[in-house]
Amino acid sequence: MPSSPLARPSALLMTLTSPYARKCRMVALEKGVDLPCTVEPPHAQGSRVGALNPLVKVPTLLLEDGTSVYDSRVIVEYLELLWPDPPLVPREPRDRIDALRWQALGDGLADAMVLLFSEGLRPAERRDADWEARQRHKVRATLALLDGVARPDQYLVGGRLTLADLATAAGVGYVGLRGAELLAEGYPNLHAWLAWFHERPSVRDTAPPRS
Ligand SMILES: N[C@@H](CCC(=O)N[C@@H](CS)C(=O)NCC(=O)O)C(=O)O
Repeated sequence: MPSSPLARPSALLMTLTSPYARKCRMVALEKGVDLPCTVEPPHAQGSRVGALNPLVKVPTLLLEDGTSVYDSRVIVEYLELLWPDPPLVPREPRDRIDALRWQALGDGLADAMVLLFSEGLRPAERRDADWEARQRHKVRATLALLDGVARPDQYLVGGRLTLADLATAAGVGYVGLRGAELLAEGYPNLHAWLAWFHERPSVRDTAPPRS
């Protein structure tokens, strides 16, 4: 049975600080797609996110047929299928796995930072110092790994822009937003790579506001 065509996106529900949403926005911008984006914090009064995504998370992509797509990794895949050029998820198997692994690392870095930030919002007596230390370790280990490979003027996979670079910029950018003191501990190569990569309009124009 032939598969039906994919519905067009109607809105990317997101927040300006979400690293996962930023990754999707960068992908759309790199593809030259004018993806309508709506700031819709998932727990805000009247937010549609919970009705569209039982995980109540952004980004959630609302489609013109009323259905939705999540999470950010699936949204990236969706955008890639709708607008294959330029390809950001390599098709060559080795590069593809590399790029997807970098995405997992960028997202995982953001996950650890989100958890650390949320824990920091709790009253001091309800915070778990060991658990915070574990999240901090994940952040530091990932930044150290990136510092070992990232070089200015160099893309992470296959000598050209891929999802790997965008996911990395999103994850590290979120550490810069919520855990600037961690990013300031060192990582000179990573800082140089970021400075170079931030020259791209898709990266610069999606930088999270300092709120
Ligand atoms: N794995 C998800 C993570 C999404 C996520 O955690 N989003 C955060 C914002 S940065 C959120 O919506 N949090 C609200 C909640 O967890 O209730 C993705 O890649 O899209």
